[in-house]
Amino acid sequence: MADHTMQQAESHYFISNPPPKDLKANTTLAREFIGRHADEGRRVVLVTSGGTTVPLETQTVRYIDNFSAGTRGATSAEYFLQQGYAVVFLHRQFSLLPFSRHYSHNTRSFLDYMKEEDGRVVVDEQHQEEMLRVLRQYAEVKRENRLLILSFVTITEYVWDLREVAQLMRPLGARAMFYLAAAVSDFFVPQDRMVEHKIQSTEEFSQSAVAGAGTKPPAARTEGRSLIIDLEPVPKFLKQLVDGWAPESIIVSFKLETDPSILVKKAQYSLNKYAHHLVIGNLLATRKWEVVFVSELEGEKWIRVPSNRRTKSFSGIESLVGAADPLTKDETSFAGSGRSAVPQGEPAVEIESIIVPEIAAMHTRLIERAQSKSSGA
Ligand code: 9Z3
Repeated sequence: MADHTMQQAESHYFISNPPPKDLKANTTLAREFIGRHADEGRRVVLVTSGGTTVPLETQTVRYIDNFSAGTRGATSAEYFLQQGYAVVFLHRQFSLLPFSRHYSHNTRSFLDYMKEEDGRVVVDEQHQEEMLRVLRQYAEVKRENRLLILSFVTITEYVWDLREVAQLMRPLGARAMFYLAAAVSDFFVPQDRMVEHKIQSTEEFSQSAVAGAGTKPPAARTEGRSLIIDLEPVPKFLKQLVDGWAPESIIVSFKLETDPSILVKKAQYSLNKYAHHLVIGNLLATRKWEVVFVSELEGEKWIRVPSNRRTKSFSGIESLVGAADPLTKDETSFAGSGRSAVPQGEPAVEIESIIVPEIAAMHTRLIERAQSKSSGA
């Protein structure tokens, strides 16, 4: 698509899909937060996290969702904070949050970490050390006011929030980074093709979806006894982000695939198409074990959780670890496990603890490059 067509698609999107109710409140908070950290000379990263929904009705009963729990985003946010960044954490409401993620969405209730002692609630002995570590980090971040938490639910809320925050981050220049880990819907129901009320499953009650001349039928409707959903593509906002909303900032996007044979190609395609800084490719099944960095600066580079620190329990995904990367197939096999075994559960090391410092170092190089450009060196 030519640039002007892309811009038209963008403005059409913002005209026909109105802003969320809390956009103003989010913007006010973000303006104050970003302004303060800009004044203090700090780097600011916008971390997006969790999945966007696609509502089928204006008064939404049904919607399309995706799998993302927000682990990548919430975990990465903690490591960015450790690196000294101020973090705007734009996440799907009720998905994982930095710090509290350690005690939520777990197989166990947070109450299992507690016990009663002399009529008071205390943390169980076996969790003291770990919880103290998390609590100290959390308290420090709060004291320094370095974490702003914003939320979205739908794809449209996400896109409005992203544009708004991006424009606020513009004055930061190369000190601003976008780390786009949210699982963003590619297809949606535009507002002007959305029905107001709950779609009826009983034929007698379903509204006739016959369109007038020249108008499209509702995107989601019943035809006979079937539900028909006819989605439209979401405009590629990454292009607008790179070229228009925050052109000097550093942009890291994620590419998710399930087929190992196309992962690297798709990541390279995305990098070429949008001409931003880094695409991190990951496969659904192995995303906690390995990712591939594709960048103009460094080409293709795999990052893996060190194999000697991988979990000891295996199930069925290991055959996929390394499957997208023919050059290093051998080094990826788990010692003694054979390639048919697969890592299961959680790796002993969070891969984000490797990903984020790498990106912070890359960010330093890009800031230096931007400075030497602007000083004419
Ligand atoms: C990712 O690829 C993330 O790493 C995951 C994280 C969503 C896989 P979890 O939340 O999962 O830890 O369970 N995010 C990007 C997905 C995406 O929608 N990318 C767009 C695309 O592929 C480009 S921005 O087109």
